Amino acid sequence: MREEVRGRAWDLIEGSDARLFLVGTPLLPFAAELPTPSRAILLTAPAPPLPTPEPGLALLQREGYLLAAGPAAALATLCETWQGELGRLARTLLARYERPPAPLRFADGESWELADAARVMGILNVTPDSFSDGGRHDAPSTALAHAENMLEEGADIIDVGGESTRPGAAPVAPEAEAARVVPVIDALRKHHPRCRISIDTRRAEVARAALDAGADLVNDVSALADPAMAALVAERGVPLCLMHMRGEPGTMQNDTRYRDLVGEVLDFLAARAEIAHGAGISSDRILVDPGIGFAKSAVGNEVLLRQLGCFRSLGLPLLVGVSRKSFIGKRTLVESPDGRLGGSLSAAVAALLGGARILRVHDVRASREALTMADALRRWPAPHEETS
Ligand code: HH2
Repeated sequence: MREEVRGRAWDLIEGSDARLFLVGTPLLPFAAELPTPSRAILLTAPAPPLPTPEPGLALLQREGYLLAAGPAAALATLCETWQGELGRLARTLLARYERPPAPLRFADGESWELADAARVMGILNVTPDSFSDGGRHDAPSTALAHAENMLEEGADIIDVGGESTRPGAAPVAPEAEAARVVPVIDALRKHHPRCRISIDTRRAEVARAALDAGADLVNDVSALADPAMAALVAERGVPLCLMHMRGEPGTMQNDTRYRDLVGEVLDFLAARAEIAHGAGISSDRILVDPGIGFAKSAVGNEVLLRQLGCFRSLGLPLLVGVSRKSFIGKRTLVESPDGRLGGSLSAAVAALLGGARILRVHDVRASREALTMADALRRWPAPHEETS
């Protein structure tokens, strides 16, 4: 059974065990009547009897499902009335949604507290063909200078990539990819022993070489497509970013249709996080990323950003990369990726307000300032700050 609610088709599996979703309230037909902030739970068959409504809670019951929305506290009280496995599941998901993710833990024991301040990941593409900065930093000396500049501007981590994954890009042989990134990571580690470095790769062979050279985090845009990746990451004890992508960069934009975009990306990330857990990678070492621009239409990217809050139900920190991407150019009518700063900052702030805790960006100084401001407003009024 399927039901359209404001453009999103929900799968309601009749007769199966209860499934429960937490959704952003703009999806709901009665969103305008709800207090903010609100949450929603969509519960499929077997639906429990309709409870006595809690104040502030909106309930919609149809044959086989129950949709409940309202402030988190009212939903929590509702969940208390549900017995057995259903109640347990509802309470676990609700708690996960409300709780900020645990700090991210690095192999050397340092933790990143992500609840209060978003982190900035500066992009360093050591490639001849990246969509925005291809060919600008492909000599180790210019790459190092660019990384140093980003560190000075406030980057918390430098993401080094040796293969463009822009739409239509051809794959690069792992040896060539490693030959591009290793000298840069080597130099960066030598000159800045304490800086955080991420390796942006889909291949375990490249990740291993990068970790040997001093990288601290693996950013895998294929989310463990290489069967050797999970074991490597587990063995090294480094954090891993799992990103959603469908198909290969060369052809991924040929089909950007989904039956249920948010639901499919959510299910994919949950499944890949399970594989990572199974390989021995603990939750405090996993980041998830909906993969903006990867096998998505321009509107699909906007839908994901608007509904980013749904991904909080995974209970893992969210990393998001919107910087200079083509959906921003389409919306703002700016052809050149370099000219998309305004749209990029706006999308990064929207992502932060939706729950993103690490933003992958080209323009570090401007992003740092925009995110610091947005974080301050998100937390306002801060308990320790004067309001007079
Ligand atoms: N986007 C790109 C590359 N890596 N990693 C994560 N986790 N999330 C992203 O959104 C993401 C990513 C593509 O951007 P860029 O590196 O600037 O371009 P190219 O792939 O052409 O090198």
